[in-house]
Amino acid sequence: MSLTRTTCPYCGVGCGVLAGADGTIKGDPDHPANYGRLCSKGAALGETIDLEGRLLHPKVHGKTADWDSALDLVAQKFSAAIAEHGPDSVAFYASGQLLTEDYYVANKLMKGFIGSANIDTNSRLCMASSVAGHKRAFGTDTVPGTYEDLEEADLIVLVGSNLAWCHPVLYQRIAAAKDKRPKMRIINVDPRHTATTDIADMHLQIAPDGDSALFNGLLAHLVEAQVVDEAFVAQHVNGMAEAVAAARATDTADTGLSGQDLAAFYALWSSTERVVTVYSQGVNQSACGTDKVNAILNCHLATGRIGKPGMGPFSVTGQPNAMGGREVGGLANMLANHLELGNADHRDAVQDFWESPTICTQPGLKAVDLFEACANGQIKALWVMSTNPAVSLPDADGVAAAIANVPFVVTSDIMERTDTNDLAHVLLPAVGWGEKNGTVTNSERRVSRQRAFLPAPGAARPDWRIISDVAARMGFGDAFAYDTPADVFAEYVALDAAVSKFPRDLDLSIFADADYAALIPTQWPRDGRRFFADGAFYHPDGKARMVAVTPPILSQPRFLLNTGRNRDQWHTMTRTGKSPRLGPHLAEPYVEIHPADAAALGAGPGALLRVQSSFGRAILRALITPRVAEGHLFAPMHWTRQRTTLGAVNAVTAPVTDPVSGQPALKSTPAEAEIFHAKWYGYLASRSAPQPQTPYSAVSRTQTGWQAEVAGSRLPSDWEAEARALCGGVAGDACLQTDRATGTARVAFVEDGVITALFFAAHQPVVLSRNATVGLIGTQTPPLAALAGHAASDQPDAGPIVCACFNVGRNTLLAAAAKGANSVAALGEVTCAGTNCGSCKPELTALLAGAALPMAAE
Ligand SMILES: Nc1nc2c(c(=O)[nH]1)N[C@H]1C(S)=C(S)[C@@H](COP(=O)(O)OP(=O)(O)OC[C@H]3O[C@@H](n4cnc5c(=O)[nH]c(N)nc54)[C@H](O)[C@@H]3O)O[C@H]1N2
Ligand SMILES: Nc1nc2c(c(=O)[nH]1)N[C@H]1C(S)=C(S)[C@@H](COP(=O)(O)OP(=O)(O)OC[C@H]3O[C@@H](n4cnc5c(=O)[nH]c(N)nc54)[C@H](O)[C@@H]3O)O[C@H]1N2
Ligand code: SF4
Ligand SMILES: [Mo]
Repeated sequence: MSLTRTTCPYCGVGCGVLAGADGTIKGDPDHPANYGRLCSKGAALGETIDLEGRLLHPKVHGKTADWDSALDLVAQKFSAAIAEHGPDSVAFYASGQLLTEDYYVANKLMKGFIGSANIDTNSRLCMASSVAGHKRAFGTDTVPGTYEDLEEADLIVLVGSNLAWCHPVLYQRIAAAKDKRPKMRIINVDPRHTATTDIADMHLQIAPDGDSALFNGLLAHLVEAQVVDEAFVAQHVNGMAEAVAAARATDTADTGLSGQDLAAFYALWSSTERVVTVYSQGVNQSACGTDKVNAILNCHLATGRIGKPGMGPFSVTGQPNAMGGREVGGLANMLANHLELGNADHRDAVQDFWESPTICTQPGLKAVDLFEACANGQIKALWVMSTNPAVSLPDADGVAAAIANVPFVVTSDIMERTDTNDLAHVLLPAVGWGEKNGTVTNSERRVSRQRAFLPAPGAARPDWRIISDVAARMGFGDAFAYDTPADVFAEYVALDAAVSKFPRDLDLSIFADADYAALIPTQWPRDGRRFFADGAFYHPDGKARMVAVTPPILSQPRFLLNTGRNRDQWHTMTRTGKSPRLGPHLAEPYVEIHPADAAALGAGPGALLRVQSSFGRAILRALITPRVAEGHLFAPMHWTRQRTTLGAVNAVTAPVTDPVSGQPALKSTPAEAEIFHAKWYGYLASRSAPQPQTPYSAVSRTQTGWQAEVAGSRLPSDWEAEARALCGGVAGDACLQTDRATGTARVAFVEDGVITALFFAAHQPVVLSRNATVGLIGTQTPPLAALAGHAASDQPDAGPIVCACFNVGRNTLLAAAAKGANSVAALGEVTCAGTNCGSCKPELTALLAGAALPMAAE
């Protein structure tokens, strides 16, 4: 089987993958991001490339249509809206998961041909505060770090980053470097204890949004301790005095940390020259995210610890092409190629190069405002590409209503059913990962190729082509006459050359003569060239700026809802949700709550909580754990209305944004929580897809089909009928056991002697081994034995899955540990756990330490 060299479509680490049409997936040993490693999501890519659920043909008003009529309609509706209401009456909402070529074409159409800057992207929810902070400090949106810096650092400070789960291969590289060089120190700044905390020498369990106070405190200390690089600052940095004055005025009690912890942090940071500060959504997704970014950058600028090996600030990007999107200028307040929308010379140069009839002069609507404009009727035609805003934006129910209010909505997606697609008038089928060609840029500015190794399914087309086809139908055919993504890339590189007279960091000259087909992963401006090592920044005077940061005044609501990610799922699960091996690790929407808070609410293990704000509500399984502080809740963002009844947490989050970047504060919504008293709780495993309508439900894939957690407010009169309906109308004979005294009901469905579905219900959350139950589907186990709810005697119950690659459960691991496998390596030898992608190693460590594993109800 010949393998194609391509790049993982998930996180911003940008790992090289060798992939085959038969589903073979291997880490690319030659890719400088991963040198052969992959995490659990990358390793399971082969399970996500089937065509189940794919959108294979255009759809217009719910009916299959041919491309010509769909594209004609899109072009006509956009043109009509522009003619009647002006260019700002239309909008694109794009994504850091588009390839650079797709993104470039979308941006060109909106800004140069439609003449509006109403193109914003999900990067507004992700990287906008970093972009704004970089521009304030450096004059450009430059990420100066490289992955090697992480290995060469003596101190790594991870601020608001769950690297172990969200950038697993970078985490593994750091873990390996620390193994080799045990004197390397790691500090984790996060209001909760995460899988990442387990590798840290110091966990600063900071008050939410206490980061500005922390780094202001550090800056004041650096001055006090005379660690400031006076010469560097004098020559290359402005704004030091104001920044230090603001830092000195800061009350570090707002960090929520003890004086001892603060002193230890300051001492380590100031005494370690080689320090990298990695930051992610705990910094960006905040009402003061841009200030947090600058508070961090201030400390690196004051000490000159930037742009040199093993040191510097490092904002790690989330999506595979978050960085590429920034490069092509795909945000509403950017132009193209790191040029400024507000600069008339820049605009003229781009318009000349594009030979375009117009160019936008004003910034467009930022994501949250864009959907507000949908709600209030300003937007008449909206095109959503490669993102699922009805789930991923704050106030998601409000956003869904806003989308429903737009007279004409188009989506381009690879899947047919998503919460956003369900609101669209036209669905355009895009080719997905494995079928498409183009480039992505990772967190360290390395451009890699995605290459197709599968044919385009059905009528699906590449995004750049879909956009170009609509552009042509709007009358702009000449400017969008691309035949291949290589044509688009060549134009993008040529634009860069055409505007090279403007001082910018972006420099794509290394790609000028590149052989697109054979392009190897390449960093811009040139491999090995470091930004800022020479003290040259991009403000007009060539200097950097320190920004005076005043930390916010923090309030203490009853609960503060924090949100984020799980190890084995990607965003709204349209792809990872297909993988049986990724399903079982944290299989339902949950909310972490401190034991004291759970006790105060009267919530025991497996209880359901209704979490609500003034925007909306969610019903989530309580995961009672001291990993979150008292008064805090944490819920993952992954569950949608497709897979749950009320598991989408963004129904609760507030559309509050950072005033500089427009990025929503997705990490801290004041919320209420109370027990959701269900009349009954159920669990089912089934061959066919479950279709629960109950107030609580969560559906996921398993090795043998599907499973669902359910809970109802009314006791059904006919358990067999209820179970049959919940199990997706499963056929076959039913074997029913009920017990009125305990309120339990158990149903097994059997066809031709084979178990097709099992259903268990009780007055209390159902206690039984999910993994063992799933294993009974498709077997000839006698129904009564299956209903006993225990693992078959020849198959010991593995317990909840910890290692997704080898399907190793907690019970298996505990048994191995009891027999003497008392290190992660030994567990690996005995059970194989952790020996493939290694993503579960932090959990293996926690398990050996006897700590509670972060598992939902079992
Ligand atoms: N498995 C997986 N990996 C992913 C993704 C995925 O969906 N699944 N998505 C990718 C994308 S697009 C992104 S953007 C990245 C995100 O990667 P991360 O930013 O690492 O992930 P999150 O879980 O969103 O948030 C990180 C942490 O911020 C903490 N936090 C909350 N509030 C604060 C605060 O005020 N201060 C500090 N210091 N910390 C705080 C949270 O408790 C959380 O642990 O992950 C990427 N990688
Ligand atoms: N509460 C809360 N909310 C959050 C966050 C958080 O931490 N907390 N994080 C935010 C962040 S950082 C991000 S990045 C967003 C992510 O949120 P989204 O971007 O909304 O989530 P995805 O599920 O990645 O959506 C991608 C969509 O594109 C489709 N798709 C996949 N490949 C292709 C392709 O090649 N072409 C096309 N046209 N479509 C494709 C997928 O099927 C899917 O529907 O969520 C944000 N929302
Ligand atoms: S760390 Fe995992 S998700 Fe991220 S690029 Fe690498 S394999 Fe893909
Ligand atoms: Mo993101």
